[in-house]
Amino acid sequence: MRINIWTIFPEFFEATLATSILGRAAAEGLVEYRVVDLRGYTHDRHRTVDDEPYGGGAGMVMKPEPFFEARDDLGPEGPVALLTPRGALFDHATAVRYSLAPELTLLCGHYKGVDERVAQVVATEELSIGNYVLSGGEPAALVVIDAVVRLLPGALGNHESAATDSFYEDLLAPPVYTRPAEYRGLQVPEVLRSGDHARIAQWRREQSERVTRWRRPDLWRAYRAAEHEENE
Ligand code: 6GU
Repeated sequence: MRINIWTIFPEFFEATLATSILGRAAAEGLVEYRVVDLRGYTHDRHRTVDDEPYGGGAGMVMKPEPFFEARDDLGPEGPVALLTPRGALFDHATAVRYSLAPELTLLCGHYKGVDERVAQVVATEELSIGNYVLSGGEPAALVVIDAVVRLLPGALGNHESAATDSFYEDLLAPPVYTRPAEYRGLQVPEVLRSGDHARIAQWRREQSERVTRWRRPDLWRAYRAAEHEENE
């Protein structure tokens, strides 16, 4: 898969895309990252990417031309997501959809926002990673990339599996433990050390349901509703 990132801060991505799972996936050819400097699509001496908002108000707005020219030049295929706090909430289902696409393009906004014509014409969708405001789309782009790349077949090692993640089956993940069996008086639950795989699976399912019910009633309701439909 190819992931294109269009940004005015290409250096933001260097270390992260070369590190850990994201770096290994690229080194193994599972993914190719193409970081594009939007200032490369400006034509004035100051390489201007922003301007004052029509209608007045505080803050600057990102100009449409660099995004449109990047699109004309690079012709991205597949989803083109503009990262903005106005976007739809990014979730596991969206990560799965992107991981199945041959190409994904992420547009990083800045300042007070991006000229709306970019959202209308260049982007196919708008994404937010949560109900708070970041100073730019770059950290959000890295969040999306991490969530997508770890789903690519072969990206996770043997000892890691996307199938046991939180949200994999619309529930939060159960607690996990490693050695020692007792630490500072704190015990690892006996069932996990029993070797009884059926009991362990049942315990994990119960723990997943319990933590989801308490911590994320929104997810719990959706899970229960889906269960209900299945049984109809
Ligand atoms: Cl995608 N961008 C910005 N600037 N702020 C955000 C966001 C994105 N998601 C949550 N807050």
